Amino acid sequence: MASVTEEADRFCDDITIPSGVYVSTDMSESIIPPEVRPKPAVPAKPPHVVAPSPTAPHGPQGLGGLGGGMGYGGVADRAPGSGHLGGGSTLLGYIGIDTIIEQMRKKTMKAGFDFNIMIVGQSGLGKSTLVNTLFKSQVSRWSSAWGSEFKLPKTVEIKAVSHVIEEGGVKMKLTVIDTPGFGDQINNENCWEPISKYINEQYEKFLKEEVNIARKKRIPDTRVHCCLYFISPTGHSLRQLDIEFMKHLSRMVNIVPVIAKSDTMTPDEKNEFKQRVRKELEVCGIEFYPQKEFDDDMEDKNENDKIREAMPFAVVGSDKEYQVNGKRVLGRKTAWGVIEVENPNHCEFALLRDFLIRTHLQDLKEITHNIHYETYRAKRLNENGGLHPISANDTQESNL
Ligand SMILES: Nc1nc2c(ncn2[C@@H]2O[C@H](COP(=O)(O)OP(=O)(O)OP(=O)(O)O)[C@@H](O)[C@H]2O)c(=O)[nH]1
Ligand SMILES: [Mg+2]
Repeated sequence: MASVTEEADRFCDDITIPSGVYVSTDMSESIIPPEVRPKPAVPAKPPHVVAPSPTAPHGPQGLGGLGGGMGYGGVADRAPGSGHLGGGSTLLGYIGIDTIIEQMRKKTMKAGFDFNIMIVGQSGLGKSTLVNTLFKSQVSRWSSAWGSEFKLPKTVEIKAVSHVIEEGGVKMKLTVIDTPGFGDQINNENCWEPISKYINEQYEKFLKEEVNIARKKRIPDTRVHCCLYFISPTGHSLRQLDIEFMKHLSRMVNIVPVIAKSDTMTPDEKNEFKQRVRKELEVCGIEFYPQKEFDDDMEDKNENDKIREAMPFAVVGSDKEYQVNGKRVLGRKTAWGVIEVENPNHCEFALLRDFLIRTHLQDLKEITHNIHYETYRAKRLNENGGLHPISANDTQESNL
């Protein structure tokens, strides 16, 4: 079970995640003084690398140099250029490439992870309830701090709630950004603007840190990695407002559409509605996450195709706990029983949570950084002549 520390002030933010590993292939470096081989964190490869035949075309200046520095009976202790591979020596000794993953894991574990989810949609669709559901579900069951009688007020401003969750020695600062519902005005034109402004402000903050001459070793990441868009469970079709909103936002953030309050639909209605929504999104050219164009390879594509076919996830939210078969579960109590939020037979909340946290968290962050932020950055630097650092007055603060 994950343990949780509220408000992540103590979250380590001064450790850099290595961005890459450089491996030299320069054969002139073949003679390196022998060094103590670090103990591999993963089991060492058995040294049964094929020994070269004495007639092998390459001499010790070739591949043999790779084994030389690693003290595996290699060529380092022989005179350079002798052209002789002594009995029992292996051309390719253990290098230790397989420890890179372990080295990266250690560094990343120390640095911890940030993950920021934003929740948007029309008023009253259960957005704030889902924020609580996420924190109270197995993501971070952080005790029932709120009494079961607590009534969620209408959200009136954009509000970020963070918790540091620690599990198996890995820390994650999960931030959920709750937003006020929209669409209940007479004129809903451009009602996505406060949301897009907030998203851009986070990109701007990151950019400012990046272009600073003395920049931080690890830039705090408040960028929105994923935007859950709540669709009303009408059973009919998307509203014009949903389409407009997603069209605008999908160019700047990873949109994951979800069907809200899915307990109001029968399984057949739910499946039909999901199909219709997918069709409409396709017809309108709205690319939701995981975007087809960013599938890395066939394996990725096959996996993501299955997810795209299951989307939008039909969720139910609740922060109230009930006793079901001797177990405490999060659910909604109805006259005919309890709808269990985390039971995959009742709704797709658990599917959504696993998709966000267990399978696609890193990818969501990478797409945010490499695609959405990059687009913003390029545009911003172009506007700025590409050279001048951005002044502190360039960003207007959100008026929300
Ligand atoms: N049937 C059902 N009701 C829900 C669900 N989730 C939330 N509700 C109820 O819907 C009402 C509104 O929930 P909120 O979470 O405040 O909705 P919101 O989207 O945050 O609303 P705004 O802050 O006004 O935008 C509350 O009475 C919730 O108990 C759900 O999955 N199913
Ligand atoms: Mg709310």
